[in-house]
Amino acid sequence: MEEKILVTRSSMPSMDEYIEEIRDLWESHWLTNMGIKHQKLQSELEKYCDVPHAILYTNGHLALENAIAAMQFQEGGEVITTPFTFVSTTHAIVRNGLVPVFCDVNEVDYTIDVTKIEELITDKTVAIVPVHVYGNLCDVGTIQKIADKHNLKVIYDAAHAFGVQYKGVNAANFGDASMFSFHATKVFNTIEGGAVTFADDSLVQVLNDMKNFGIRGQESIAYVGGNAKMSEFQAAMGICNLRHLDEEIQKRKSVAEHYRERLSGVDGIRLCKEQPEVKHNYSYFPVVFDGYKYTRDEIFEMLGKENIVARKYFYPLTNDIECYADYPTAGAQKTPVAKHTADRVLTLPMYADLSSEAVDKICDIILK
Ligand code: T4K
Repeated sequence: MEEKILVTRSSMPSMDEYIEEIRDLWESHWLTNMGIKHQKLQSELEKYCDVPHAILYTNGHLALENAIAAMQFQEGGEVITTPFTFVSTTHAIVRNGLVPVFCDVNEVDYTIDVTKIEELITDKTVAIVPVHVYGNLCDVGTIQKIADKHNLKVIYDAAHAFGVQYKGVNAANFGDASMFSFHATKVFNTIEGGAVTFADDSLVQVLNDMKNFGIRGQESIAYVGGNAKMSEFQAAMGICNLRHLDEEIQKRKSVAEHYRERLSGVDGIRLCKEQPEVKHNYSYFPVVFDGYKYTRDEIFEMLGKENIVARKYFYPLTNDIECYADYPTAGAQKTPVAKHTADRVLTLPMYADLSSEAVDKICDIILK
């Protein structure tokens, strides 16, 4: 049987390169708790993102949960966000005792519809948590203007946007903080991992406290923190992967261009347009089947029969999942563009080493 083509495949350095990077851990026996690999990756990421601070985490979800917690909002505060995302975004808000208020997305890049944010603001609103979904950048300028006008914090879920730039500025620099996921499925991975990036020096202590039990010294526990530290093995993977990141993004770009050549201009097939002045990372390749001769679910099945596993990211919407069913803000009908998109979108296989034959095979099945 032919090998399965999955929606993505983790980027990995050569085994030799990774072994070389972790060799000294066998000498030091220092495996976690902010050792030399952690320190090295942190400073390399700050440099790569050109951002004052990057705090590393063991995964993106806890990074986002802690980034929101670090803002010290009053319990019950309302947070404007979008439902067209991975459940983590909404969970991170709710697990902080805050109330998600779902704003619709726009039809062009599926990020938050900035024309609909202000009508959702009440005297309880404390923050906006927009999502750079698929690595598509939100309208960061308009969001910041709205936030400044209403005195709100902006915490970006930038899980998909590592390496993305807008007008030459790295995505890590927008809003009060941004969270990146370094999960195995991401453009840049540390196996599991994540980071919060920000400029405000006063957040450094609190984010470090939150991820390490609030320990400031052997006899000083100043804060009720948890444990969300990135290990040395994760950091070493990141150090290796960062060396190859630009090349990986370049390869993904070629895959995306090939898909575009084959699928652009077909009636009933909608692709994301390239965003102006954005250097993309090509993290996902979403296709919306809207009035096409086959439905999204039919295409999903047809690909599946040929051993190709595309994914319905992001269906169902997070305002339509069972754990939020009793929530006053639940209900996909309140976000019609997100609902329309979630019902029709399929993310096609996308990774640096996806062969051009595989892309042709996928497109042949879709277009046949
Ligand atoms: N915010 C947003 C917007 C997010 O998308 C995410 C995560 C987060 C926050 C939270 O960040 P993390 O805490 O995860 O750092 C995956 C990922 O687990 C998740 O990280 C990601 N978003 C989400 C969109 O997708 P699944 O359940 O779809 O993954 P899974 O196991 O089905 O894997 C998908 C494909 O990836 C596999 O078919 C093959 C490939 N793969 C997977 C793994 C685990 C590999 O090549 N290597 C691997 O090790 O959730």
